Amino acid sequence: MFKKILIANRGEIALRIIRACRELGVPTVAIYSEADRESLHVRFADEEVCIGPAAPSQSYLDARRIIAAAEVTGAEAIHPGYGFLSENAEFADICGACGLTFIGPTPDTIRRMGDKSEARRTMKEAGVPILPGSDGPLPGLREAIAVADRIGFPIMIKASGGGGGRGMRICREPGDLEKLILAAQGEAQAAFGNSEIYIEKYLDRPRHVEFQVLGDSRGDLVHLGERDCTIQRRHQKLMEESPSPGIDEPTRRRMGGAALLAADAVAYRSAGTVEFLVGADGQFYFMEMNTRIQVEHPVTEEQTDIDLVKQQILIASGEPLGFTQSQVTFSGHTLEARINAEDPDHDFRPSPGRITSFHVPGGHGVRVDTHGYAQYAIPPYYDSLLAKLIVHGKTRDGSLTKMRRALGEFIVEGVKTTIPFHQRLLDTEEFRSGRFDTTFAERLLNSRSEISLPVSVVPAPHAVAPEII
Ligand code: MV4
Repeated sequence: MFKKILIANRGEIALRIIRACRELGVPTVAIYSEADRESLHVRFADEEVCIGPAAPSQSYLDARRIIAAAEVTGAEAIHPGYGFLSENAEFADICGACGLTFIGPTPDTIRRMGDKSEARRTMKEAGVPILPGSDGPLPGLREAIAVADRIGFPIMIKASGGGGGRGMRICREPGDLEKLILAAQGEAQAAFGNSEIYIEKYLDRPRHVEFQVLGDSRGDLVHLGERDCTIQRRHQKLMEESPSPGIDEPTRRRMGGAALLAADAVAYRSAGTVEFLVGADGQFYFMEMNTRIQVEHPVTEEQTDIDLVKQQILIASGEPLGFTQSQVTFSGHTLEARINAEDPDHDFRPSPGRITSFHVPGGHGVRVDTHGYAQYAIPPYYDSLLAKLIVHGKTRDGSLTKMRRALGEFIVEGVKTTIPFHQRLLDTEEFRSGRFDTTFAERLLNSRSEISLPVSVVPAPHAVAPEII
């Protein structure tokens, strides 16, 4: 096992990684920016190194400063968390060149899955279902017209360097194709330094269902079931759950098999996620593969009782998976609500600042992953995720009840949060019945009436902070 691990991240995920290290008996090094001096990850790590100013480009994204911090502290491995450098193949390469273990997949896997057009081609060759579209990147307009003629409209134009919803265009008719391709290419060049684009048939109102996989350095692979992440706003996930209420058991089995095929095609090592689009007819298609630990990983941990971050560390240190696919079991139902420091009444605008009161819910089946505390000042420079409220029940109805109860206990004062959004979501018939698609959260936010609120549902009272004398 590693003698010391450096955590190249901040916020709740840095705390989550420190917890896994502590249980494994591995000492930790926190890195932090000048804006994060008062952060809990700095307090909870065994050692800490200030690596620069608040701007991510001069701290959490600066590979040279991070490698220097690892060298001066004698860390042997780096856990990148999510975001920042977690899917940066060059950073993974640099770690290797400096004799440090990057806790994640190989640089080659990161690179191959980071190129979304190559990922699509790789999955097609492996026999993973994909939507009709181009084979690899499109060299020019002529080829784009030929593909569009073959598959028919509407189509989606996507950037090879994009992902997560960035650099996409829907094209509904041939007359718009040229202008939309040029716009997509220009935007992709500016955003990713790569103008390459590809085309897929557009799937209207899909669900987003992703499978967690784990692979070790011997080449053994398991999947740990799915997470339904259909409740999103502008490509930001808000609520996740497992099992997905949108797929039946045969589909679940076929998707699990496809996820393993996808992971095997790139000899996947570490924790990864295979994302699928699911149509109203139950057909599913590969969308992207994420080569990092994800924000929503606790959903899978609650379902399977497997500690994903510990598994990442054990796998990176050369340990084989200690179990096979048939030993993976799933229990009950898990819901996760992302509590962001954002104002849902004002377009989810970030709401940084000092938290004046903070009380987290508890009780049976309730987990809160957060770096928040009373008097903590949320800096304005980073992601606004403040907490993840995860509830586990025997059934979906059981976790819906528990989630409503727990949200009612959550007190955050001094900043706005997404808690009211979640309370509203939980009161809709669409969410409660499990019949929703990727347009639902935005339609809910744009409507005051058209989406039904069941009269039978008694809203939970909202907790009020006690006066502190
Ligand atoms: C699509 C699609 C429909 N058809 N591709 C959005 C994120 C990125 N990973 C791919 N995305 C989509 N790709 C085809 N061919 C619809 C989306 C999409 C979406 C997907 C998952 C969850 C929410 C979404 C919201 C809008 C669009």
